Amino acid sequence: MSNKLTGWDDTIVALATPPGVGAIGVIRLSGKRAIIIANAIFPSKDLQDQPSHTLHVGYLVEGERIIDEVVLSLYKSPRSYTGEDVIEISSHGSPFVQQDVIAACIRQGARLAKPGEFTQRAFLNGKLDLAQAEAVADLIASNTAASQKAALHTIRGGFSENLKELRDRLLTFSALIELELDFSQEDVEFADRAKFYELIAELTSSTQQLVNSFSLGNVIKNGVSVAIIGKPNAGKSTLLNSFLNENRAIVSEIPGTTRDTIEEIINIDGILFRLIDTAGIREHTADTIESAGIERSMSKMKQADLVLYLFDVADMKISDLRLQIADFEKNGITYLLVANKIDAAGENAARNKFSSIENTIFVSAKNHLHTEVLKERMVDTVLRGTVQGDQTVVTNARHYHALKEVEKSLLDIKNGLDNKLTGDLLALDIRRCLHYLGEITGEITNEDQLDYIFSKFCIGK
Ligand SMILES: Nc1nc2c(ncn2[C@@H]2O[C@H](COP(=O)(O)OP(=O)(O)OP(=O)(O)O)[C@@H](O)[C@H]2O)c(=O)[nH]1
Ligand SMILES: [Mg+2]
Repeated sequence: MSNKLTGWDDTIVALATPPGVGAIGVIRLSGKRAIIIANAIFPSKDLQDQPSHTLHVGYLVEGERIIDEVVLSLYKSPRSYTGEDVIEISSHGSPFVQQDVIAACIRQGARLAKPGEFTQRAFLNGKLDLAQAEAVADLIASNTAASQKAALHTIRGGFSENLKELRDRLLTFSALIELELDFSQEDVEFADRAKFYELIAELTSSTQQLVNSFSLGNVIKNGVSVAIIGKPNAGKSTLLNSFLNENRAIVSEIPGTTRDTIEEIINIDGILFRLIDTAGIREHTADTIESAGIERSMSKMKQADLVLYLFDVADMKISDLRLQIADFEKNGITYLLVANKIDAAGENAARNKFSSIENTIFVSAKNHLHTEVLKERMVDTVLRGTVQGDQTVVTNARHYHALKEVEKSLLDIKNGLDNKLTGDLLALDIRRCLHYLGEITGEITNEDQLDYIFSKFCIGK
């Protein structure tokens, strides 16, 4: 990696804690002159003489003027987050004091850091690869146990380890193929083609696993949209309220109560569900507001990741329910059937009536009966068919697209083998595959792309 990036030699400074009043504020300084700059405003001792990973209490001053009493943490290159000399100044948490400290550092020659610049330096100094660096931003943005876990797995190198293995195995073979090219006059094959087939099949399957994990990754990062759909008065708003444990939506015995859609977020087992309560759907209504609401319900239903089809056990006819199911199936909609108001009809009677319909969940939204079962089924439906446990979950769209390219080039290599392509042509596809693997971890990259990726970070990280 070239270290000739713009501003690379500068020593950078930024507030690392959120702006605003707090108990303390941490100002971070990183670069070749970090210790010199800190020394100029921290007269208690010469930090150059102090060992790395030590804390120092004292006054920050500018000439005769005292700025604050602070704690300085000293990290000497290369044993720091960025790999450079790093000083973290814990000051009192007043925005005025923090700005005063930053201004003093700037007057000593530091410049304000750009968003993500500390992490960018960590990447450029080989402290983290690009996938790990991006996961740092994901960890900061994480808002559920699942997103925290996925980000940490990548930061700790789990994903990079998968990619390195793919790359190393492909490299061995590519070396053999390239060797053949040197001996092309003599018609030898160093690379055993049968073994190569095997390898490509294995690599394809590992790549596909990573590609497939993205649907779960997306769910973890962005949540799942759930549309609650059903006829007027089925109890949709009651169900939403029961999930939220509050009276968010108006409930009444008058059909057509909900006119517009209502969205609320809940966290079940570490997954965010965006619940959408909709206007009840009926065939004919003269009310224009209600029909606009119904139209909106239909479009929410089509956009949703999951549909909860709620019905009143007393009202619903088996034949109508079957038509509804056929409609979902035809449109490729992921749905759960939820039979409501079992308290009124009696649970056994309800179960008997719908015994011919598989996978129905029987609840009473009003009495919170079996709503936990429904929640479990919602989670199961989302996680169905996806990798779990400690495996890598790809959550980043950039990684996903690169992996799709890896998958494509592996297919090209396989087709090349099928068609008995010569080594030089195979080598091209192999290099393309290596290129995309390298893009994910940042072995192959350019300055614009890096700037773009790190500009999404917050300042001070
Ligand atoms: N007995 C019983 N009544 C329920 C249950 N769930 C809802 N209800 C009642 O059914 C009526 C309609 O409930 P809502 O939640 O407003 O129904 P909705 O599906 O949102 O209706 P619209 O917004 O008009 O489409 C209200 O009187 C609720 O109290 C239940 O589990 N048991
Ligand atoms: Mg309603």
